[in-house]
Amino acid sequence: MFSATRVVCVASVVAAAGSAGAQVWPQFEGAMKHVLITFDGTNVGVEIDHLVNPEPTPLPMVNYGDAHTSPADVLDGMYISSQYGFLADGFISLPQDSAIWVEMTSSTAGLEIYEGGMRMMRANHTYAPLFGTDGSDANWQWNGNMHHPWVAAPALGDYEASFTVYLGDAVTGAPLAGFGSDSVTLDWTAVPAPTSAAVLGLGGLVAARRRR
Ligand SMILES: [Cu+2]
Repeated sequence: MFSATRVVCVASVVAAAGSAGAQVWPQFEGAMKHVLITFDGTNVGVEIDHLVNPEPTPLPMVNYGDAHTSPADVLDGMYISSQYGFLADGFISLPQDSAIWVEMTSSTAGLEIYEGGMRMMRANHTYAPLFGTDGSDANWQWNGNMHHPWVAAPALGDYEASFTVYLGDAVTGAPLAGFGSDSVTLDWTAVPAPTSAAVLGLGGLVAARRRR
């Protein structure tokens, strides 16, 4: 009788630990590819880094088949990437009551973008829709920190999105006269998930490490 109760207790503890540890956050791989933003007091500039990370674009998007923990479940069933990240290139000093805004001007049909942040902080991202996704505003206020948005596509193929980066009112986002803006196009290719052969190779690697 006692031992039977104990078995039930152990089983329920394991189940509770299992559900607590079952959080699934979107996977990311590939080195960060920064979209560098500058402001010289008059002109906003933006360009993709090819020096620190020479990886050619388009960047890959992969559907890992994960059922993500909410609110990241907006990415379920999608080919995703968080490699591109907005980053300040040097010190930026903004005029009072202004902010740097990023506005999507065009994109491939089906492309979705969600709020991210630093990639390692993925459990704390809001995954709120951005850049017109799900009826959100086309423009987004960049707070000056590194920000890797989650980009998602519904099917295999090529995707791109173009953005204008400009100085605008910190509240309304209205462009401020007398300051120059810049634009950039980011591109991706949604590719098949890693093959089972690659997964088997990884398993072999783990086995080899355990043997040491
Ligand atoms: Cu980064």
